[in-house]
Amino acid sequence: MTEKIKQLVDKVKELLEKASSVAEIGDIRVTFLGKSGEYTGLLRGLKDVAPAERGTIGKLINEGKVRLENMIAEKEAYFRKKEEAKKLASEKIDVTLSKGYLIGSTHPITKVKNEILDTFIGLGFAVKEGPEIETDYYNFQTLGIPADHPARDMQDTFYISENILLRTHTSPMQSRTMLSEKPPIRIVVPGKVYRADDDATHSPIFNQIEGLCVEEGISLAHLKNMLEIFAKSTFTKDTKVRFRPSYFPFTEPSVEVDISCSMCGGKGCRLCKGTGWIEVLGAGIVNPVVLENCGIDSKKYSGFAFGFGIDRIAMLKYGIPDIRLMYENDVNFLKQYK
Ligand code: FA5
Repeated sequence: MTEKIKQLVDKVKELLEKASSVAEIGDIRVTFLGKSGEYTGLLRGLKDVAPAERGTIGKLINEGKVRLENMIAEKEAYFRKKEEAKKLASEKIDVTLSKGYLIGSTHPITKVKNEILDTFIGLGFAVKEGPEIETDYYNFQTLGIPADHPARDMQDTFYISENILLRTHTSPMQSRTMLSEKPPIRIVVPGKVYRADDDATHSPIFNQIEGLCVEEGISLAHLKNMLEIFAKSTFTKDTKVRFRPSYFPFTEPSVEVDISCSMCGGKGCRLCKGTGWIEVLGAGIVNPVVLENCGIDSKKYSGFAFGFGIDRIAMLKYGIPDIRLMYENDVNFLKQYK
């Protein structure tokens, strides 16, 4: 038995000398000192040793086991340290190495929105914001669109409950403002709006800017003049504006506003579908009923209102063919607008 103990200890010594990693040392431990390891087998063999020698042999086996454990632990610690040093060296970060900064850019919608707001601020308009989660009352009823009104079909609405919805346009801020402020009123309201729409030119979430001006003696001519200034400063100074009769329950008369095509200058191209004009917004003279509903004397005051899609303006300005590109957050797309 003494000879066997010596043989196994020598064998482990030899294997440890050849080993080169923590994993190999682990294998050696399992092979000799594991539950069914070779050295552990010596202890199991004790039962076959004559009772008189059992104490002495048992002591020798235990001493050998302690020696093996120490040898293995020492070698393991050596390789663990070596491997950690190697790992640290490979993961070292050179903080002095400059890779440059990755600077973000303004989203095209934000860029266009800021430019348009600047134009209207220059014309004396104040910027206001309103809630995106709106009541049926402000989104429809105060604007002359009762529950059974066919105009509700013009906007596919996301309802949260029977009377709460995601606003379908920024127009509720018209009545909210007129109910809380007295004329003269000149505001622009940028913000997100929501409709159950989804194709290359319609997004379920998009951005509008509402404009409202209520003063004495306001007419369609004032509206046209403001929108001409907006079109020329947003596109080019040659941009023309035209009004077409339309219908909105909260304006009377109502107009759809087209601008001359920014791509072909009005000659007719693919973008304007050969017409030379592109529709950008809805507008009109504030319906006197809406003024009265908000406590404003419609005999003394009149106003104009307009609402356009910022996304569509950005598409026209930058030649973006699909509105969805602006909502995908693809860095390669966004980088172009630096
Ligand atoms: C309105 O939303 C009216 N509130 C505008 C208005 C305001 C009229 C004040 C009169 C007085 P309309 O549904 O046409 O109108 O939308 C206005 C603009 O929003 C459109 O001209 C278009 O540019 C944009 N738009 C409409 N639906 C979408 C959509 N799903 N995705 C992107 N842009 C859209």
